[in-house]
Amino acid sequence: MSDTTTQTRPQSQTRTPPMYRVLLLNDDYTPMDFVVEVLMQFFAKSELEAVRIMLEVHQAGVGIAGVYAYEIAETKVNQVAQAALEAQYPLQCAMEPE
Ligand code: TYC
Repeated sequence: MSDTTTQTRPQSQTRTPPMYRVLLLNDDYTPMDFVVEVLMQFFAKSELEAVRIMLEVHQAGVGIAGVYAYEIAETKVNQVAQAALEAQYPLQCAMEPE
């Protein structure tokens, strides 16, 4: 039998990946109903939670739709951008490190 060694890594490399906030930005033209639908469809929010987040964005200018690992956050941002483009609304979505 050959000798075996145990590979160790610093804890920072073995724990959860960095997380990213997906943000929705307010604008004056996107209908409230559309934002609620986006939150339900792409962020798996209940209608109640979707309305709460939409109103938060509407009042504060920005709000958190969800927090995800990088590639998932990127996918959500792209899905929102595509839906807004197709519906011809100026809804903006962005991501930032937590
Ligand atoms: N301010 C928009 C309106 O009054 C509603 C809205 C909410 C738009 C959230 C974008 O991310 C948004 N119709």
